Amino acid sequence: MSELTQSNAWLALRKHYNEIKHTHMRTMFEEDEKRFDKYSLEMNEILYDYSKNRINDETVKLLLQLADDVKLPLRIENMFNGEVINHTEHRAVLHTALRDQGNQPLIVDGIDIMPEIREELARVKQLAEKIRTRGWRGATNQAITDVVNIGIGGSHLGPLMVTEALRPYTLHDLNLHFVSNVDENHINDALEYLNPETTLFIIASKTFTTQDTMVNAETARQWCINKLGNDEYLHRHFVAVTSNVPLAKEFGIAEENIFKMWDWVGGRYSLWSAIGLSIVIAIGSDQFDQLLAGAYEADMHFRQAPLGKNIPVMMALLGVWYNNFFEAQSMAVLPYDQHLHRFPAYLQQADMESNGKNVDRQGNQVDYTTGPVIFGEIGIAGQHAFFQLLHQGTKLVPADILAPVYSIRCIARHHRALMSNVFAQTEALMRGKTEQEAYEELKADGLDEKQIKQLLPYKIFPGNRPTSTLLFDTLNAKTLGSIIALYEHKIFVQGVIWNINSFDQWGVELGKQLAKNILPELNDIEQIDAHDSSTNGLINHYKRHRPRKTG
Ligand code: G6Q
Repeated sequence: MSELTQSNAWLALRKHYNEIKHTHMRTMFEEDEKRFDKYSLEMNEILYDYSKNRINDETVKLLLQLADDVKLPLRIENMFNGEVINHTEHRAVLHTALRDQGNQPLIVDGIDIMPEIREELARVKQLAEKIRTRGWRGATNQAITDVVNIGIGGSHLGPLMVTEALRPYTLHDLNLHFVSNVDENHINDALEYLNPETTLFIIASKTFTTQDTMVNAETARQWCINKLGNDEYLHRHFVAVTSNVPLAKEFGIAEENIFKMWDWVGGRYSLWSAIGLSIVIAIGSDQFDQLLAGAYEADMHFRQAPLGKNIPVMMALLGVWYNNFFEAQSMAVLPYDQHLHRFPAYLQQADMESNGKNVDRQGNQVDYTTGPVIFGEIGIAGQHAFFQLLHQGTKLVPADILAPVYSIRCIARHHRALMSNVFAQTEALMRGKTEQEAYEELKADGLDEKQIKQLLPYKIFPGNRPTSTLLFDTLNAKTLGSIIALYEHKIFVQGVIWNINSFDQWGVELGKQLAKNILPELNDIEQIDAHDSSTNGLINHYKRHRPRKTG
């Protein structure tokens, strides 16, 4: 039995769960008029309402006790201070340093890393502004009109999500493209309409060895050489972001066009680093500073607010409550702002890659469940698709709803319609519809008793489905920075409670290793028998049926 599941707080939570598990949130709201005031928090321009959750004062008290038992405040400080908390990779975890607006030194391995961070950020901004002001010229002295970020996972999802989210703040005559999939269709779809003379490629790869990225980078390079006639001016069309400078140089990228990453920044936490180059190109230095400032504010809130008033802490504790006591297997992320349409995909990586672990920090198999399956979609789109399961399915799916109080374009008719859905959904998921209410509704619709009897069971909604709502003033760089950082910290807190390392990703490494082993087997037409019968069968079928062409 693990220390966690034997801890006093955990045992008390289990007992409390048995007492509360059938209590309906309708009753909780009826019995406590102050529920919203008690269970909502504000941080700058963000309101976090967690009152529509299956909790009462006792739940909150015990969850906070759990956070205290695992010494959460100390663990938070350890992260911010650069302790080697990623113990399986022997690394500090310092994405927070990248947005640190203070003036204190931060020592890692005896060196203050802050000057280097600022220097690299200045280089990134300098390049970005040169491109934005048409000062960067390609092989034929033309200005850059298109930038292609080639990267995958952490070197892709963050920049893509942020540039989509901040679309209204981007330059309209500079097009940004993202290529991640090694499937040639991805890069070909991008290259098809591009002119190499006005295109700049960013090869974004911390390791500079990731197969998908390197294959795409090579294709981009060949495309440029073919179109430009030689490789003389390639340095004007390729820049890199990596911690592997020698490999980037070997690829042919000029040293002054290589932007540095450090091993203490995990891929999925790296959009604040030079990996965010595409973001700076899209929104400009001032807006990028706002993004960093928003994250920094969330960092300060996380570091300073008492646990019970701490948004990421409460988000995390609620997740633990559903995951480990209600045994919820998943969690939905439902942004209602169209520009956040890549946020669920981004969060899926951030959360599942961080907390999808089954071994604790001491190397033991855990005897409790860890990270949930994260899925999501733009809320409105989800309503017309999978919300059915949220309302009437057999599974409990806690959901986070994110929505702006006003939209930058502010067409009131649209925005009111949007928000009416936000409020209606959270209310309906909480309240449900009783048999009596359903009966009265059908009766009012003019159905006779026989028809009502037939239809009634299908018209009942159990409700008691938890949602937490993040209502932010508007989606701008600062708010977005804060939201992302809040979720990063939520993930961290859950990792601390589950006693796992949220900052390694051996499952991702496995994929990289396996593909490397099989790749040589695909070079010829020889049938193979080195694997299990299924893998052999699939590979041999592929070899027999693929068109006989090389390349
Ligand atoms: C993120 C993961 C992973 C990584 C990609 C790309 O935390 O480590 O998603 O970002 O595999 O790796 P490179 O940046 O090294 O190409």
